[in-house]
Amino acid sequence: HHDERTFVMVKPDGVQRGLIGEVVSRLEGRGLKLVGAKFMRIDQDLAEEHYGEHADKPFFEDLVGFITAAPVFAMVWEGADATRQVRRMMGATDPAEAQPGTIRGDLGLDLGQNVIHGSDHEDEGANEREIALFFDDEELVNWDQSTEGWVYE
Ligand code: DAT
Ligand code: MG
Repeated sequence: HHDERTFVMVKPDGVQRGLIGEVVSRLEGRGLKLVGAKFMRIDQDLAEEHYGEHADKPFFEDLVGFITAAPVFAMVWEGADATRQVRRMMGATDPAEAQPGTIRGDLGLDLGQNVIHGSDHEDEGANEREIALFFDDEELVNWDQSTEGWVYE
């Protein structure tokens, strides 16, 4: 099964710093397939819903303020074990602890501004929930990528 989908976004800090292309490039290079993307501003309601699991945390208000402060680049990527593989590529939540070679470990220094969001693979169904929160079905593109036979055996 190469058709697992996951939700990914370049956060406001990554957009402001011109890192959209870098993030997309890494995911493309890995062999994942892009099936949806939009450049958008997250409003207060969407931010509170997206980060609802953190509503009780002391950093919630700052987190919602940060994610609504500038545009984001929201995406859906497809591939084998996509949710977990993207998380591995992202690295640890705190860029100061993320391994070099990971997106956060290479491109960030501060916990609050960690460049990228990816659905949590340990939270069953988080990928599908987040995709549905950000994208309508007709915004996702089903297509055959001609390189597939060179990515998967
Ligand atoms: P992740 O983004 O790796 O899934 P998370 O879901 O635990 O991490 O938290 C969501 C975001 O909230 C995270 O990317 C950065 C911020 N955050 C997490 N823990 C924090 C903390 N202790 N203090 C400040 N911000 C935090
Ligand atoms: Mg999370």
